[in-house]
Amino acid sequence: MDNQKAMDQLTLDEAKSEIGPLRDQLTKWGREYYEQDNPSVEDYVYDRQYQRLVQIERRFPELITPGSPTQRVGGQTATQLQKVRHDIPMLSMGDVFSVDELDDFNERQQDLLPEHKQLEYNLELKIDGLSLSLVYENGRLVQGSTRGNGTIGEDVTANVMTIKDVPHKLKEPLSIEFRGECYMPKDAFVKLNQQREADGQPIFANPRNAAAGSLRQLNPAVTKQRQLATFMYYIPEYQKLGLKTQAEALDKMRDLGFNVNPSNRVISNKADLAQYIEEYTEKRDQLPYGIDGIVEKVNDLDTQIWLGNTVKVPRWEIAYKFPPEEQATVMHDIEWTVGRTGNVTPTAVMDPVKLAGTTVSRASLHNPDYLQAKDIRLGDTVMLHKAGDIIPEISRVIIAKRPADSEPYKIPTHCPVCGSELVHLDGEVALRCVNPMCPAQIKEGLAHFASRNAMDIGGLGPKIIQQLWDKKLVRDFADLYRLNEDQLLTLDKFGPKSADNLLTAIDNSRHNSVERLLFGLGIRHVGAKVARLIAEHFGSLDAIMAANEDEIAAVATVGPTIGQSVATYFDNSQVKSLIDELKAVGVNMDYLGSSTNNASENSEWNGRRVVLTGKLAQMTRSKAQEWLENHGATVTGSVSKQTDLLIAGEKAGSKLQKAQTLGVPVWNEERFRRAMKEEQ
Ligand code: 1X8
Repeated sequence: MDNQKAMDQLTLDEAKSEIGPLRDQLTKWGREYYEQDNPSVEDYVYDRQYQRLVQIERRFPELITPGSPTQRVGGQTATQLQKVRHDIPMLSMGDVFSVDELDDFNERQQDLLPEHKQLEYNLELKIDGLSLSLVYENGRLVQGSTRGNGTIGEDVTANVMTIKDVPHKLKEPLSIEFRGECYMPKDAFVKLNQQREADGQPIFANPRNAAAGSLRQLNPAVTKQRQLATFMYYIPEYQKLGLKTQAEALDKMRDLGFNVNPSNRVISNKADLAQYIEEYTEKRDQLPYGIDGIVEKVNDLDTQIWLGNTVKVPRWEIAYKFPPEEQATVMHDIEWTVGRTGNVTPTAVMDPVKLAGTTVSRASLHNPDYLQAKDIRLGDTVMLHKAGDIIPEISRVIIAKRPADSEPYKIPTHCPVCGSELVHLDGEVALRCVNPMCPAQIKEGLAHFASRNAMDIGGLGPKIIQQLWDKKLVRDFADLYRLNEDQLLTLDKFGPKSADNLLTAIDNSRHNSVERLLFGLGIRHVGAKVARLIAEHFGSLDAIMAANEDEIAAVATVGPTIGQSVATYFDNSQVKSLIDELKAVGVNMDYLGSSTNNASENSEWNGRRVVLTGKLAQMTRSKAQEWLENHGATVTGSVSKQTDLLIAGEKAGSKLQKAQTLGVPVWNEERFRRAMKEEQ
């Protein structure tokens, strides 16, 4: 498909042999997209091939079949969610892939109007999410639904109720429908996938799939955890509110309490259109949410009605899709890394290429299934893109460039670190090393034990752990508490001062409240919050160890998976003797309550390392810093691997670049203000 013949040279016979596989491929991709929320290719790959099919069918209409993907209006719905009828259909949009095509579209649009006056357009960002309809009665939210096939959607009311920025009650008692986009912010997407990878679950390919999978859920509690957000952009029955333009409609929605994207701009000439496109092509990497293009809408609402719709799409709006940011490179190695939970993950190592502002040479291949599904082989030329604009990912292999002698990649059967046999646990795609004595796991486990939300032993990072391991000074958590100054002085670049600092940090951690220990042990499914709930409920590690899985599961929001995981973990003689040793070296085993329970201790921000850069529009940097510090965050001046978050205002420069290179999450001011509100 990468060497398609120019359309004007295509013969009927060639078209016939090309069109069958093309239809099949698009049908398969369509099913993955619409029914499984799990597309295997990027949108632009789909779009490009879809356009090819459209062109072939246009040139040879005799080849059109009723089953062709071009003959259907949208995806079929395939979930157990209740169905909802959209009285006013939720149409998708046409799209163009260049400014020239956009100019052509606008000229054709002009020609449909009675008088040839320059149209005014409202330009908006095209959010990488899924369409959402919200119905209000007397100002109260009564129904949320997805688009489905445009006429029949899915009822996701209970799920929508859990989205923080969706108002349950409007500022006016209106009975009317609103439409917009539901999306997952980039940072939430990255965290979700990290968690899923650690838990051995399949990851989401991009924020849009993650949003769809999170919204089209039978369990609202899952949706609630997923940090979805919305941008509302359309009022189908605008007449009811006496609105005249799209820009007014957006303002009205803002006033009513909706989240509305702040980037819309009204323009009335080509130069301003080109300028907006250029501006956001550049800014897109810095936005805290994914966008895949620009939506151009005729601003005057009555003119929109006048223009109406074709069978499938409106004539008054069009999407300009950004050109794909992809690069070809050669993958010459696959590295396998063992994580704390024994999860063994492959990483592609490639010749370095520049991609969306950074140099990329590595990309996660997630798990063996992923690797095999894509059939990526050593020596393959691959196309790289950034999922959700952030994470380097291999989109596909250029088969035409595959070396003649290449062979399917052989998945390792043994742990690259300890050599023990790898296994697939029940229902997991992940490959695991289940040897509890595997050095890689133990070292990762030590790093987790020492981490900030666990025992908080400052200065005990991976490099020092590696040395302590190599010198056989530490083999388990308890060994940390037996270290002395003489031993530490044998480490690289360690003087009396650094040795003393580390010993003090270790000593201080003896007095932590027990939830830190419970989290630090690295029990599957036990995050910092769950550890706190369990510790608070039982009061001591002895009581937790004495509890059975049902008793643990009964703690608020904990549930059976965690209950079983905790009970199984402690029902192990090695674990029991580890706990005895920790007791012997003086580690506290009791819940010490909330002695430090001030605003910051409970805050999401507590302990986060934040950097501020660029100009903030609605507050000064020092105000922002004061707020962050009051909520327990540490504000530092430069971006490093330790930075948890960069808040970037206008004209952010090198710090933003660095954050992107290091994979540090980046928020804009708006996202930060939203988080400030959520804290209240
Ligand atoms: C889809 C989207 C629209 C807008 C933003 N993001 C989208 N994904 C917008 O209008 N600002 S409109 C739309 C559609 O399918 N009609």
